[in-house]
Amino acid sequence: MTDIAAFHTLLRGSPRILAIVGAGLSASSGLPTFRGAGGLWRNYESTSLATPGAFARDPALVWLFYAWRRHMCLQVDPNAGHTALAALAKARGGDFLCLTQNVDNLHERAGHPTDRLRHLHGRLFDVKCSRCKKTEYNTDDPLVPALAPASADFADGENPLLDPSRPVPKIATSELPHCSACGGIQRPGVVWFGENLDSRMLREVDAWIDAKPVDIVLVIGTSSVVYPAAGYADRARTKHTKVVTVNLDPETEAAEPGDLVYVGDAAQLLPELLA
Ligand code: BJW
Ligand code: ZN
Repeated sequence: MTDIAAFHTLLRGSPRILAIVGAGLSASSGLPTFRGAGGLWRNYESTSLATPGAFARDPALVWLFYAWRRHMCLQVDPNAGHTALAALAKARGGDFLCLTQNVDNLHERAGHPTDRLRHLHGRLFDVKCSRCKKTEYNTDDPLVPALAPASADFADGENPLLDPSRPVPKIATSELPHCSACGGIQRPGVVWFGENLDSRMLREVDAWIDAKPVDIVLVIGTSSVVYPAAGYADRARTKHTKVVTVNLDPETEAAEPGDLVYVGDAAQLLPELLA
């Protein structure tokens, strides 16, 4: 692992910084990651539920998964890593941009200026009509009465919804959230596999990257296997940009030879690195 002083030297001489953030940053706050040990919900791989096909087949199951994640998100707090990034964003202003793959709202709740933040994969509390695309921000918990099983708190943490040996609560499609404008079924306002990211957002990000040289790309708590998010570090390595990875896993595929690599909990390392 590179020593922290090396990063402080780099940081002092680096005006423009791009951060790419993944689920590992919110892991210390108590939110699960997608891959590895934390990536199972009941006996489903989280990534298998994050698809348009899963929603088409079983919207109630997918809604219960997202309702549980909304509830979890509302129970936890941003950690010192979110706060350190928010402070960097305030200090650097227009010379800093954070691209988060996380759909939680922990960056914002840590005070991250929203104009220095892009949610590449959407937002957990956006609820979008599948038919007319009308999107509303809604933090109701439960979102509709039928999703209450995902919002129940149990003293011992043993929510039966999370026990794969128990049946999934039966919910009729008519009881799921529906659009107030057109009556279509609503879905979480997130980006699933095979779906396009917001093209205007991607153009704005490219314009920011192309406007002036980026000195550092910080790759924080992500496995870097999902594109186009993973491509930003790939592109940076072809230029004179230093790529710095912060990851709990010493063998992470996110790091490449030549990167500065910091191994550990992002919630602990970021405050030290960005001090
Ligand atoms: C810690 C830690 C601690 C743990 N501290 N670290 C080019 C090549 C190949 C394929 C493609 C390509 N371009 C597009 C594709 C297809 C696809 C893709 O990338 N597939 C790959 C998997 C192969 N991409 C898409 O479909 C995207 N759409 C698109 O590109 O449209 C155009 C197109 C379509 C089809 C073909 C070609 C072009 C959309 C991607 C949407 C991803 N959606 C999800 C769900 C979002 C909603 C939700 O949250 O439910 O996004 S999937 C999931 O993965 C989620 C995450 O944001 C994303 C990334 O995961 P992340 O954050 O990296 O989490 P983990 O769990 O993987 O890693 C956690 C890391 O943290 C680990 O490294 C730990 O070690 C570390 N860690 N604790 C520090 N305390
Ligand atoms: Zn609608």
